[in-house]
Amino acid sequence: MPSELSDLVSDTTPGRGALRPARSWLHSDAPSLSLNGSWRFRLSPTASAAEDFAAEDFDDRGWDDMAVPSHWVLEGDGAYGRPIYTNVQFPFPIDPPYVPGENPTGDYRRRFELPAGWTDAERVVLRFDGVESLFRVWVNGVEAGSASGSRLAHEFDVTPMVRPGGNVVAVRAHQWSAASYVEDQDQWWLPGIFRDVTLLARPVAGIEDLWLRTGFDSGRGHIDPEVVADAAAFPLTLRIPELGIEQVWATAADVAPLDVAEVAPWSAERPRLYEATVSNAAETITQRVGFRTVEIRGDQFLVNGRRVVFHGVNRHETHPERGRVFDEEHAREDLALMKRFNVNAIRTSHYPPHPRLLDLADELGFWVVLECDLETHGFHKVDWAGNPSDDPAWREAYLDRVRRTVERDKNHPSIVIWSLGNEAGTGSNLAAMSSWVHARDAGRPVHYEGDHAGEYTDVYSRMYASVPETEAIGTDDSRVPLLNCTPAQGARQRTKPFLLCEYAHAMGNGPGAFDQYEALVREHPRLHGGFVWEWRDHGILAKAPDGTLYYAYGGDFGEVVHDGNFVMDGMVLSDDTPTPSLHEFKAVVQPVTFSFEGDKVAVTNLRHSADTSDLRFRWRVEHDGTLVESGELETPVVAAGASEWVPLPPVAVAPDAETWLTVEAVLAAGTAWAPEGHVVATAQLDRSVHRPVPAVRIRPDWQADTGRLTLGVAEFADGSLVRLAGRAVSGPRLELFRAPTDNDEGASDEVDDGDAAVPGVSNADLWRRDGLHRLTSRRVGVERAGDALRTLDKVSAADSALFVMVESVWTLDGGELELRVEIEPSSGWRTVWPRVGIRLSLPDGTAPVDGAEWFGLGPLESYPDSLRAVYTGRFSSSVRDLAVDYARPQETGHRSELRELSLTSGGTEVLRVVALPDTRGRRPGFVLSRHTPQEIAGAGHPYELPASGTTHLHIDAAQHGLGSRACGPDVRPDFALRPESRTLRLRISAPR
Ligand code: IPT
Repeated sequence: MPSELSDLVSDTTPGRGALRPARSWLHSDAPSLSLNGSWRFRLSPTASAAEDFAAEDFDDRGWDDMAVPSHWVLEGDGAYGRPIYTNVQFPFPIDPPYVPGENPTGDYRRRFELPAGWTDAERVVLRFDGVESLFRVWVNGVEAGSASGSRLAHEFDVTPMVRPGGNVVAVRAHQWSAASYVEDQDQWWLPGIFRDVTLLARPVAGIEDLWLRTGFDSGRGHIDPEVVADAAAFPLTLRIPELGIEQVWATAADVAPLDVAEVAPWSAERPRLYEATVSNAAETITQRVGFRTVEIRGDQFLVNGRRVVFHGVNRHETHPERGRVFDEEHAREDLALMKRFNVNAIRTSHYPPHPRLLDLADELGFWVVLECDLETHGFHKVDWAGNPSDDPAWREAYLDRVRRTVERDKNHPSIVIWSLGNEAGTGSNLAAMSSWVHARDAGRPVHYEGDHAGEYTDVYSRMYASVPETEAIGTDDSRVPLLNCTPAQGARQRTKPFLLCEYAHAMGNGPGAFDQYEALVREHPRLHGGFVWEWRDHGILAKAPDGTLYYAYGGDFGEVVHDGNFVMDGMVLSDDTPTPSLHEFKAVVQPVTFSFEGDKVAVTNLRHSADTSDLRFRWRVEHDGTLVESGELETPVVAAGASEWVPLPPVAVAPDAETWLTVEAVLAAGTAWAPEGHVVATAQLDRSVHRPVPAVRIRPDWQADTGRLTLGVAEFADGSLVRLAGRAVSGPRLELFRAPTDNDEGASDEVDDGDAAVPGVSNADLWRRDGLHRLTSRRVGVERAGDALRTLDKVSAADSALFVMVESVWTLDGGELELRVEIEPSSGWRTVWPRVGIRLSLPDGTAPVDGAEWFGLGPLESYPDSLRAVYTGRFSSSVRDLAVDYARPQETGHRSELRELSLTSGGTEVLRVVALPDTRGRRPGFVLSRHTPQEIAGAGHPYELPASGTTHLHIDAAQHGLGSRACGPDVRPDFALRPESRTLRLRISAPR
């Protein structure tokens, strides 16, 4: 016989006793008491520990202290269990609605004093803003109820249970419950009371709920209010002092829409808010209203009549020490960082964030897709058999979740779309959620990606569609079928606005191709942009055995099933550092673009509605990266959607150096998220005079030779380089391997059309199969001709007949040493190559190479399909800072289009390399690193990298692109490195 307990943890309904309907999270002046702080805590291994702890007089002196809000697995250094990371997999048997007997259960207790005067309250309400996953609550030993819906607010009426003076509140939270089946988001499983607990004194004649719906049309605002209050609460007054509004509602029947003349609209770009109050003698609710109208017209998604393009990110709540516990200062800084990087939209993947986040979004300006707390992805494993989304037993739970979602946050102007959840298959319960939202809020469309055929949602949404597929969606070519759609369903989807709710999987080094998606969005108005997966890494700060701090991912806590570092897929590292991908994103989506023509530049404003009056424009000219002139570019104010031609300043062109003109749009004044002068958009124009590349001198007089030889700064023994500029060196050797990126390791089946990648097999596996990481070489010949040396090597791997011939020619010409390397692959190579180039290793000796100065693309790393954030200039960096600390070590640090490189030691130049372009004008890149690709590939975390006594210089004739195949399409064929012959030409000299 099932006991009452197993009934509760396997209950598919949302719990008993919480107040319904849910209501807005309001800013009220009614008294409240935070119950955050230290609670008494006990962890039990099963759900069945005695319930006597709820009694008022229970002796909890033997218990521990636990912070509220927190997750118990992140407290006490492992004393209360460890976090678990899974993406799709359930970390428990698929046996819905049951969960294992091993069900960590946290019992919490605390005392509180009911403030004097609260006995006058009409109701005392206990609010939980987030408890994972199922919890029960008692006050003074009397059960108030139970609830699930971890990232949703639940309120309990505790009036009959509280009394003046001391009171005891007790909470029991189970890590696993039936609700866990519908909370299978790709993130850490983190149980506990992780958001605020608040006691609210609801006044007699108070305002229970308030919704100030707003609209905006042709310069005029509109307010459509809804008030939930007893008759005794009236009269109520709505005041918006800035708009001169003071509207008295004598009775509930008077609460009616009103028009507002002359109001500024709210947009993500100009988030204009007006402070409103609704009050009576008992209570004042304060709310900031923003005027905007959301609408779908045909296949266009419009706010205030204008098309919106989402340059968005998926945002999880995650922090390396606090987990999903909200920290307002950190969140504000995070959102400010988004603004500085031209992010204009947030999808709250995959649950409502802390309610304050939406206040910040209103204030700083973001288009928000607010998502319900729902995901049942683990049922994918069983072909969605038993998926709650189509099972009537779960209907009430689904509806409860979406009601709590919409009701809590309905007042926020930033929210422009409601999303039902993520990866929950499809079914009638989702359709029911959608119907409920449509009935409740006619002012915002409904999104759910899993509704592939478009049966119950208003926008067409996909994740990780490739570039060609996205293009097919943007056009009316119904010959191209859409995913899981009949032609007729596809035609229906093409009548709707399209967005990519996830794209460009930003795991590790990558993604590539931001710019290709953006180009499509500019071309096809149906495409409304999308949301990068994802904003930040979810690393958890942990200590390695040797005491080194690091960011842990799946498997680092000994989980039985886990998904490794798939949780480290953000554009921001766990320690808040923006990765190069975020810079790339910023550059690609910049809201102002420049196109040069002759002596003028067209400045185009791609914003939704804001003009450019907040921007200043400036220019600078550099000769070989050295600043020669700069100034302001007098630019008229450009309206949204418009372009203006602006004359360029006369540019002094250098005869014997490259001349580059850079223009920038910068903030004319500081904002809440960036200082004055912050760069919003950039472009460069090459004004260099063409200079021919010195021809290769072909020598006819080669003769076999060995022995010692010195050519300029290079010393050879038996044809092998041994010293350069007086330093011991080894190499150069051919390098075809890079430490696989997460995208290289990805085997996503969504391989782009025309790409020869093998479905289901990662490129990294193919490279390892071919032995690219363990190449060996055989010297075929050494020859001399005057001041020149030539070697020929055959490079190949064990158990492989594939090979590459490498001819290296060292010549001293007019005192200048040149190395020319001809790289010639055998027939039969089938895969892409990660890189093709040479490696020169420089042991530390007495002056370790620890820095670089270069003229080329920088300052950040770049790869063929991620080249938009970098520009031509002169840069310097320590070797350390050339690398990005990806959570799992992998290829990093490649600087493209190198012209000139100085290696430095303690700030002093020790070696100089000038790179000549090949006959097609292609320039090599470089990587300077303390580790070889082979060493990097062997480390799972940065602390596992071996100690190094050598700096390695890679000169890459080419690198393979990055792509997005960790979850999505591979490198587009145009950026893939197919085996091919390549030439490197380097002029090497000692410091001048
Ligand atoms: C997609 C999920 O929606 C998201 O939560 C995350 O897991 C992402 O993948 C990968 O990091 S679902 C995937 C099957 C496309």
